[in-house]
Amino acid sequence: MKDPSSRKGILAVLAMLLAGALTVSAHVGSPDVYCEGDAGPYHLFVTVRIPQVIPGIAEIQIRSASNDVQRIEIVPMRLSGAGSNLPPTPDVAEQSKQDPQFFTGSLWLMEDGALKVRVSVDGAKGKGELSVPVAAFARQTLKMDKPLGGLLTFLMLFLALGLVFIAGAAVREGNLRPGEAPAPGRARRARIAMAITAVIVFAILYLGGAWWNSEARNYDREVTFFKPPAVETTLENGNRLILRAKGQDPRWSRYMKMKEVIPDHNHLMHLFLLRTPGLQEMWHLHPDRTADGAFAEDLPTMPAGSYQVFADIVDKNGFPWTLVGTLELPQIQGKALAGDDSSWSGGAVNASAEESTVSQLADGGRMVWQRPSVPLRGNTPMNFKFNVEDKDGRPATNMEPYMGMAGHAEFVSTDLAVFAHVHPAGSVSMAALELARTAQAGASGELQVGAPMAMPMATSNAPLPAEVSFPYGFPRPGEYRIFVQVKRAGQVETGVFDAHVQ
Ligand SMILES: [Cu+2]
Repeated sequence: MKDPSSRKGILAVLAMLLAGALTVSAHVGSPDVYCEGDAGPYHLFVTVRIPQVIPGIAEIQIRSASNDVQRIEIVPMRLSGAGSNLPPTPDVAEQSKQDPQFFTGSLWLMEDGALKVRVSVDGAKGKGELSVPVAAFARQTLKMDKPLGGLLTFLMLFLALGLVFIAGAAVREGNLRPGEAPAPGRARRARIAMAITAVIVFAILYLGGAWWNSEARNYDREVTFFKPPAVETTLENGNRLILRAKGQDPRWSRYMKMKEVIPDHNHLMHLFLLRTPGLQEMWHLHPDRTADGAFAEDLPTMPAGSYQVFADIVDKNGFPWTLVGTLELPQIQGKALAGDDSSWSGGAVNASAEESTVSQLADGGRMVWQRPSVPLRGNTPMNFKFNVEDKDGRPATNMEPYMGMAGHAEFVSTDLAVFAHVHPAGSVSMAALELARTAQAGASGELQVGAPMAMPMATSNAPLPAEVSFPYGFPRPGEYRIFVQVKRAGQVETGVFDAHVQ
């Protein structure tokens, strides 16, 4: 995978080399992948930093919970379908000298779409494997530095003119003896040769430019294709909300068939309605698919106002999409919340809430964030740990799985440019994790295959621990609100925390 042999690859490498400072464009969701899970007997925390451009280099960081890991190999593959069982030669992740439980590596991601990074571990307890789903997509076209562009233009002209003069000199003086003067006829032939060479050089430059521009246009379309699709909403019969997805690129709607959307933790769509501004109310609903490729939800009772819409779906290849839109609602008289639907209402975001660590729960209990004592930083992998207490301050004893998991967390930046729906297994979609796991189980023969943490555990009757944790990292500095949802005694409880990230 280290050989960027495709033209696109070379272009991308050039674009990267030529780029100045990398800037992250505003983006809904956060592209980097945080995943916690078991590779056989080894518990790992894996971070995959997605490159700005595809093909591009993803940076992989792996922390092992135990100190018995000797070697880790990493390789990118397609998440499902052809290629998901035919890995290229893996790379060996480098073990840190100071911190032997920490491994790093770089991988070329050659294509966009639903990929996975297969992590193969070897150590004192034998072998193990973990597949981390990765949604790879290009986020921008990197611009060339002005001074560098000037230098390259100068060099190009120098080479082009040089070629013309070399052709002339070769015809005029190529087979003269030292000291001999060229005949007048030769000078004329030399000028003809220079004219022909100039035409050829110009044609090469022109065709090269056309090729470059067409590659750049295709690339721009890829960037647009992967931008968050818009959600168009209409309200029918007072409280029936119809949602339709519209891609930023016309090809998106041809690619994305709503009838092929796959369920992600029990639902085809997870719809979040956030009251704006202030994020002082939140609904987490699960619309049904309609026959004509839309989604519909009978809204519960909701106050009139402006809402931000984030709607998570997963396509047939395991690629997660977040539809984004805004919504103006009149006062809604609706049904009561039922099933997995939940809501929260409370205070507006308090940007100065540096110490937002305790959230009162609706049932009288509270949720406590084991917030690190150091300031929160963007782009830093963290484990967000929350304790659930009953109304007497003791650890909650009646925790249940909510949609198959110990908890669900939504990280939203107050400018609404970041939205991530995270689980105890990380920022990957559970549907993608399931696809990665089945492909892995089919491929790995006698290897010890570990199920990623927090796969559906609804079958177990034992109460869950009173602590939930989420591996994640804020993608950039800013103000964030974190919604943490757990289930106690049949009731969904939502803890809310504000975070200032530096
Ligand atoms: Cu969830």
